[in-house]
Parts: sequence; C-alpha cells; structure tokens
Amino acid sequence: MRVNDNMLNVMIKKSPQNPILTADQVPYKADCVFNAGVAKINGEYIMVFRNDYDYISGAAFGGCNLGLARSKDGIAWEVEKEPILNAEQAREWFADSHDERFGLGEIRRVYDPRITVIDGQSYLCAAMDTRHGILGVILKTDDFRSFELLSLTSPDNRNMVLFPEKIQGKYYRLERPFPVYGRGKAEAFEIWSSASPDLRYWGDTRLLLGSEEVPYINCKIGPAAPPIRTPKGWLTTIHAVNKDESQLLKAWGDQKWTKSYYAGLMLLDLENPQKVIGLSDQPLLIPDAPYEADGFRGSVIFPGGMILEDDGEVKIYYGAADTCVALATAHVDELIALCKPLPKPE
Ligand code: BMA
Repeated sequence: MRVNDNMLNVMIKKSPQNPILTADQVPYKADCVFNAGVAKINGEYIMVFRNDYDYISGAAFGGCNLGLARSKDGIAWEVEKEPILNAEQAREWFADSHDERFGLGEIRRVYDPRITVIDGQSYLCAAMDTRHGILGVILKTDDFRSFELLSLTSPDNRNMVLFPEKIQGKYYRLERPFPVYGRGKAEAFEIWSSASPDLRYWGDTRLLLGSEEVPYINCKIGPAAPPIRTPKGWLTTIHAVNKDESQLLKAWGDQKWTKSYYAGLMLLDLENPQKVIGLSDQPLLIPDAPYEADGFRGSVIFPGGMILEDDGEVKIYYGAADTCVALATAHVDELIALCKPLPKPE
C-alpha cells in the first residue's frame, strides 16, 4: 500500500491554524517545541510540551525542559513564563524522594510528557534518560509545578500512558519497552500493558500489540496519546514507524534520517483494556504537510494528547517533525468505524 494516498484525509482534518504551537511563542530559550500532552481541566485546555533548546550539532541540544501552555479553545495557546520541569529539578526531587544517586547527574533529561486526569487528580507520565537507561516515570501533580514520583520503570521503557479511570478496580497503562535482544531485528518494539492497584506497583504485564500486526509499517510502534472512553471501547492512537533506507527524509538534525512516523488508531476492550478489539489498517495521519515533512526530524507525527468533546469531536494533538505542535480533529464515530477486528493469529 502507498501510504501517501491517505484515504482518511476527508474525515480527519488537520487544523488550518497548524502548527498551533511553535518555539516563537515560548518566552524562554526554545528551539524545538513538540510532543505535548494535553488535557481539558475545568473547561481549560492544559498542555505540557517538550522543549529542546541550545542546539549544538547533530541530534544534540544543550538543554531540554517541559513547558506549560493554556488555552480557552484548544487552538490558541499562551505559554507560561517559566518552564515547569527540567533535569536539574528532577535530580533534586528524585534524590530526596527516591535515590540520592539521582542528585548526582544520573538524570539527563525528562521529555515526551503525557497528561491523564483520573478522578480529578492530574498525572504526568514522561520519559527520563538516565546514565543507566531510559525509564518511564509517573508523576502526580496538583499544580503542574511540584510533582510526586509514583513509579519508575526499569530500563528501557518509555511512551507510558495512563487510562483515565480505574477499570474493574485496577489502574492500567500502556508502555513501550525496547527489546534489544531476542527480536531478531533492530527496533522491532511493541506496545505492552500493565495493571496496578495504586499507580505505584505495576504487574500483570502483557503484550498488547506486536509491530508485525500493523500492516502499514516495517519498524517499531508505541503508545501515543492516553486513551479516551467511548461506548465501543477505549479509543487510542499509536505511533507507528516505517523505515525506508532508500529514501533520505528532510531533517536538519539528522542527515541520514529515513524513519517516517505515522499516527495509527486502535480500540481496546472496555472491560479488559489489555485486549485489542480493533485496529485501523491504514495510518490515521501521515506527515505530508510542510510543517510535518520538514524540521529537526521531518516526516514525524507523534501524538501525545487526545480530547473527546461533548459534541463528539476528537482533538488529536501531535508533535510534528520534532519541531512544533499540531492539531487534527475527527468525529469519534468515524474514528471508531476505522478500527477493524485483528486477523486471528496464525
Ligand atoms: C522517538 C522519540 C520521540 C521522537 C521520535 C522521532 O524515538 O525520541 O521523542 O519524537 O523518536 O524523532
């Protein structure tokens, strides 16, 4: 299949205001502002975005922090004056509450945030690069200024997202460990899921979706925005990566960039969110707009926020080209209709 022929672009609309957030709107040092978590809290849209700044060379930046933006309509954003979390702050908090080695340069950066609100309480999940590997972290917050560490994965794991409510008495998350050995090819990474009684202790870990089950890619997949509840199941985006070494993609941060990141879509069982009941057999969003095709790493769409409005509109927020934040919308019923049952495993 040629993914450039996006048959879905009639029902899913990229916002004419895209990109809806760029580094120019940030009142502190910012080069690339992308991969954001978004939630609607008391009628206000809250975004926590990743900011890579002080570009050095190659893929290296001098700094990375998380910033906060607010919006009344989910389209026009105002960025708060100061970032809300950086590696130095994380080092202090984690050294106090977790392990004193975390105060000694163990943490390199905290990035790719996702927000979930459960029973009125906000949680932030993020990836954290440390000297001993990449970890998924779950933080509890009341104000997006101070954070309580609830859980850290073992390495290597990231792209963690929480479900917005307890299901059959348990919390659930999706996650993406990196099986470097044992999968036979580089970057054959998949989506896994775990359950917890309290958001601290995680277990009952299961494989949710294998990358080979996604028909339009040949590389890795991972969870994207936290799932939303619909009458037919938990609807959630994934990111899905296709690598074509015969074609160099536009990327000012990587002269050898060959990976295209698409948004995909799946539906999970309402009572058992560790079971996939539907998967779109084509990408939901492909990086064909100029702000998606060219940037720090072009051809990247990386959803981190999904909001279901009262009228059935779904807002999907995504990082574009590892450079800016963009928005696409669709009706929830049309998204559900795209999710087809998976073929029976052979
Ligand atoms: C992934 C993560 C994301 C990034 C994407 C594309 O592995 O590092 O933060 O958006 O690659 O570069």
